[in-house]
Amino acid sequence: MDIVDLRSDTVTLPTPAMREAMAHAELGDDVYREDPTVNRLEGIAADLVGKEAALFVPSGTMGNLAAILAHCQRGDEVILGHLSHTFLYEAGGISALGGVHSHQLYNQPDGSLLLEDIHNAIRPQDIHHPSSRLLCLENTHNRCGGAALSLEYTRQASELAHTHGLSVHLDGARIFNAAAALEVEARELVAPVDSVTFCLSKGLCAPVGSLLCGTGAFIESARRIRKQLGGGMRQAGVLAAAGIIGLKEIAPRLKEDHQRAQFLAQKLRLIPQLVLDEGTPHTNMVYVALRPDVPLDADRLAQELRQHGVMVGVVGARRFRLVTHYWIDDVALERAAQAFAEGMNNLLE
Ligand code: TLP
Repeated sequence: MDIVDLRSDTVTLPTPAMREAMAHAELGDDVYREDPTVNRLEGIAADLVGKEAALFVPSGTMGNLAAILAHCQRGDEVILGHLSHTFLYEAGGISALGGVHSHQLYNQPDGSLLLEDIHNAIRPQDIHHPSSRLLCLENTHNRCGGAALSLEYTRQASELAHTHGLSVHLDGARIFNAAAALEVEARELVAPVDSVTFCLSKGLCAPVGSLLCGTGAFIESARRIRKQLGGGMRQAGVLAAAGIIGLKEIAPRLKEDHQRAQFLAQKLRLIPQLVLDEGTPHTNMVYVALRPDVPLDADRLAQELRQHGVMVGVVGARRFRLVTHYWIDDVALERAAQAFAEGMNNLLE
């Protein structure tokens, strides 16, 4: 049975064009900066987001970590959302490895942090306080329904941070989804921030890798940190070759995934035991929960869906995340919706 895997866009396999490009990539030692394919990818990436330079890193987690360690010294403080990926899902790396203190602000349902909260979180110079050094935003915001932060908001938050001497890092793991949803160029969307990480291995289908982008000096310092973290790769052009295809061929089609998420949401709305998050889907993620009176839990229903060949993300006792991507077509979505309806009936019989 073909599996319909909606757990994440990280499950995407490389396209045939990527496998072909990987097989024939021109290679060298990237620690010596001699891999022409990595150099090309870094050039394309920097250009796409309008920054001076880019660094190829093995993962989004390492991109965010290297960025935060490059912006902050030990004991400095980073302001971020309580639902941000860096706070929730990066194994506490910024404090474990960098001694960076986190100041979590309440994420609004649209993924933003209130400007007033940011303002109040910035600490005055005082020997008792850690130094407020960095603001981190996330776009699209994973745990906030995949919502895209607007350009206007990004500008306002960045201006506020800059006025008080803080830098701004954007976890733009899915920045091309945000750009597609808002119908702006990624480079416009990230123009207000000092650094940005984006991922090749999510909706862009590449097997591995993310890019950290910023000024030339910042990327030089992040390059050293990447080495310290063990992320200096050698013939990484085999991976970069797939990334280049992701940026050129897959990024321009992300809107299709968003349309498919709308289609899936419509289907799920017809199932009486389910309730969809307000406003979902914003991009390629559908967040849906079991209604309070349904005597089931998400794990049990997910197991049942698996019997129907459908895999979904369980993100709470009664809540699911379903992510559309390149390998999910309309037929797969029909199957997923049918599995929900039938699975529910089987369990409630
Ligand atoms: N997100 C994964 C899981 O870790 C939750 C997913 O399935 O969505 N920033 C954001 C906003 C992300 O969503 C992710 C991955 C990362 C960073 C980290 O990327 P990787 O997995 O490459 O380290």
